[in-house]
Amino acid sequence: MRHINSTDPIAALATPPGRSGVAIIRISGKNVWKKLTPLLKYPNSKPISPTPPTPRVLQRIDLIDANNQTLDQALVVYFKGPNSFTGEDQIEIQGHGSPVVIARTMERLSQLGIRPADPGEFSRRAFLNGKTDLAQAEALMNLINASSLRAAREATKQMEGTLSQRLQNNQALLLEALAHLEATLDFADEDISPDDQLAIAGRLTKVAEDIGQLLQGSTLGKQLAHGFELAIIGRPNVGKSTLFNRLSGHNRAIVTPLPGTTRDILESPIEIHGIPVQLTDTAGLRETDEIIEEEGIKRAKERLQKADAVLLLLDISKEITNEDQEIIKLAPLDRTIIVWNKQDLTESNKIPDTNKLGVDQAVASVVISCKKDRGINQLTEKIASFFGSQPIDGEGSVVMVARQKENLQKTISHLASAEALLLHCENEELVAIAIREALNSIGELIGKTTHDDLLDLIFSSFCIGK
Ligand SMILES: Nc1nc2c(ncn2[C@@H]2O[C@H](COP(=O)(O)OP(=O)(O)O)[C@@H](O)[C@H]2O)c(=O)[nH]1
Ligand SMILES: [Mg+2]
Repeated sequence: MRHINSTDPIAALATPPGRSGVAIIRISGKNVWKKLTPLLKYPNSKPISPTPPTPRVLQRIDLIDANNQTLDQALVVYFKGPNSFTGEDQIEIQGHGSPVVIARTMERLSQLGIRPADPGEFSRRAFLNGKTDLAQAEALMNLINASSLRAAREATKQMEGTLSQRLQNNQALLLEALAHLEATLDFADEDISPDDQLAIAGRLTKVAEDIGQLLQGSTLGKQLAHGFELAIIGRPNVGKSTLFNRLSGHNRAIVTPLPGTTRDILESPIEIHGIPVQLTDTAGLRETDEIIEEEGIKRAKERLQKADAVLLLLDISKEITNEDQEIIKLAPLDRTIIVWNKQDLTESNKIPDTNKLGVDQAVASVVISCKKDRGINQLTEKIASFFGSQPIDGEGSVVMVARQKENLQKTISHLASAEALLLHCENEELVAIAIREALNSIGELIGKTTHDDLLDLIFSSFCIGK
């Protein structure tokens, strides 16, 4: 960031660069309307007043260059701070998406003292002006980057402040604990009473539990942000690559009747019923002396272990082979769907008895034919319900950003030291320091300091003479 906490007027193209029907240029800064007026002209030549127009009303205005030549016909809207995204006066110009005109307009804005914004500078201003907290700002980034409906929904909830609220509740509990402690510190010669100790420890535990839950949910957050890993495994030639191509919607993996065709791991991000999935095709698992295939098989086995779910492919038209049996032994059955492929080669539509495979009946199985495109919907529904039923820790409080996760871990470790110090009746000052550290790391998550809050709470809710 080149311009730290500056408040000078900034402008940026808010729509993607390139040709488009409409392009939006966003401008923010104090009294920015006046600065902008030399760029604007009403179509009927009526002069533009340097006094800002009525906020939130679209006006048909021409954009003109330094020689009074029309650059574009645009719609212009004014937002009066603090009632804007950044909290400053803001203007949006809806012009046409011509890269040449956009470049000229930005150039003209620069001449008028409105510089190009740094990346994220609008959001940063929104945060600094208290329009949004850090968790909400990060949620906005998650929404923009969301690659699936579910990730987008989660991000939208966080923008409404669900996660922030939950963090604030925890902050409040820690402040209460600290207030208790501060009161006992005033009587340094006395030991902390068992009642006080209990009250403080109770609050610390409650916060640690809640933060622990948020931390658990961060696995789901990572999956929402980057996709659930779904690996297709099976012996050679059962149709893994064919299924991979079918589900990813393009012909990426090479399919041949020759066993051992796929060697490398192929990945494709796909969306199944609104859920982001990283689909992987793997080398068929079998004994081989071939060095490249052997490496492929090693990688396939690694993938199998780390995948969030596994599609284990079997050929329904053939007897179960020893290779199939070996793969079943390797598969993580609590997250495996057994997929019987090549149904078109048999008369039957029945799902073979999974008991015969030594597999629990509860393991989901489905019959498909990649060739005839049968059963694919049932399969995607099974995948979606498997991922969809993953525990979700309250919508809107799934931590999706690595920084947030690290912060939660930090908070937990400060809380653990505070609890340990408290229970071993160590110096209360040290307990207070650990609680403050925990408070700070939660504060960093929402981007608020706690110092003033703490003083307020101590003096408002506590009688010092106690
Ligand atoms: N009859 C039939 N053949 C299939 C089906 N799915 C795949 N195949 C064929 O099986 C052979 C092996 O397919 P491939 O996807 O390369 O299998 P992989 O080795 O498991 O990746 C190819 O000849 C495919 O055309 C199916 O549903 N029915
Ligand atoms: Mg293959």
